[in-house]
Amino acid sequence: MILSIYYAVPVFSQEDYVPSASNLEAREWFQDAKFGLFVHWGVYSVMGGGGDMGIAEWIMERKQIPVDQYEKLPDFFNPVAFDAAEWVSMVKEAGMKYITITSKHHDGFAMYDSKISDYNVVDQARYGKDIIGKLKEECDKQGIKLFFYYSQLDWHHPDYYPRGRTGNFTGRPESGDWDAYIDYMNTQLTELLTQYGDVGGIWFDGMWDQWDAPWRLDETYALIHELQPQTLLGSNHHKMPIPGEDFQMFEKDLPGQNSMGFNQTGIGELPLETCETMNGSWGYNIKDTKFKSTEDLIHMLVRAAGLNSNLLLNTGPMPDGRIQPENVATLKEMGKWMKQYGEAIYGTRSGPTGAKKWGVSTWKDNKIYVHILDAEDPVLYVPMAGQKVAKAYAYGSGEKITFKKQSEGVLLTLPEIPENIIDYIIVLEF
Ligand code: FHN
Repeated sequence: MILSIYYAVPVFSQEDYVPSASNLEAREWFQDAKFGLFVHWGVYSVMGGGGDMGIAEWIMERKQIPVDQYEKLPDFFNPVAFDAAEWVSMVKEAGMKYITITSKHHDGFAMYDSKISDYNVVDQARYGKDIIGKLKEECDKQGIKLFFYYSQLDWHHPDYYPRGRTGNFTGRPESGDWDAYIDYMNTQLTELLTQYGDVGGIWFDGMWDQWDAPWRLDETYALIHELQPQTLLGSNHHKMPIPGEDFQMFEKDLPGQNSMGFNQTGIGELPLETCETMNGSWGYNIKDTKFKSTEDLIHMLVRAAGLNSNLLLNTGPMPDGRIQPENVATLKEMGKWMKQYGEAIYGTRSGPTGAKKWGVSTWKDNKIYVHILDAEDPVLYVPMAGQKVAKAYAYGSGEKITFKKQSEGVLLTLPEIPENIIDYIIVLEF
């Protein structure tokens, strides 16, 4: 049952959006934080991808399951092993600073206690408890920020009409009131921003389903900034940021890259975030065991930092509420690395080298950290952007590194780098 209540706020054109002081502070925090956990969890996890690689949270669309059949899934969703405290401790141990969780994915099912529709985890899942509420409580306890993913695209709501590129096999009537859908979405966002205290951010997805639809973005963005001025608003529309947004995101590619075809866009001025899966799936896929190595994921995190971007690394929890053990193990290893090398990542901004095949550099206070991920030559030129190097040494061991001053930078003579080093870091102090 879907009710319709909508708490309208005055609409200000987002062209004139001036972020609040608390929002600017949150942007700094975000850029310092560098590393977060993305969680794709919903009733689709019960199907584990249905035996096909590459299908998980998209199973409703890809298998053309009509709404009235898909609606049976919540009754199978009973994650009795979900332990919010365990999840958040794992996140902390991984060295992550925030979690972004699907509050509603494209299937339209709310993983929180929504009042406007009973198509939610409390009212319809066998589990019957507020997943988001439990997670938020634990995040607050353990000092982790919680962001909400919210899909603007909806394969379940009858008023998501006219339809876009997807959601056309759901058996919904070929009619609907688009404005009623936008009101519904704004009400759900209001719920998310009033029921759970301070929210780290709203992570939109799905606008790409129909770019030219009348999304009433000014209204939605104004509502979010009004309800929680500090909350960071971003949208995975795969284009340059739209006025009113607070950060820019990239999917499965670092800023500036486009191997997936999603990121046909430039890099704007806002804080950046790249999201990536630990195997090939966002939601839980029982067959997808193509897990990326810890080394590859650390390299991605370091390269992201070198490009001024956060890494939002995804896990798709299992239907019983546990995180896939392979992911737990990798996150533990990443956390161990971050404990040792985090100084060269957290709180840094991109260094003067730009992204190179051999690696990247990061910068904090009077130090430049040169991250050598894939050494090629025994000497390495680092432009110094007007700074004079006083000392050069290997991070950790303190071993002196020989350097020669050049007109605009320094030439480093690299020592023999042992094979098993994930990231050989040279510190340049000035
Ligand atoms: O369709 C979604 C997908 O399921 C997943 O949520 C990713 C995460 O970035 N975003 C969409 C595709 O762009």
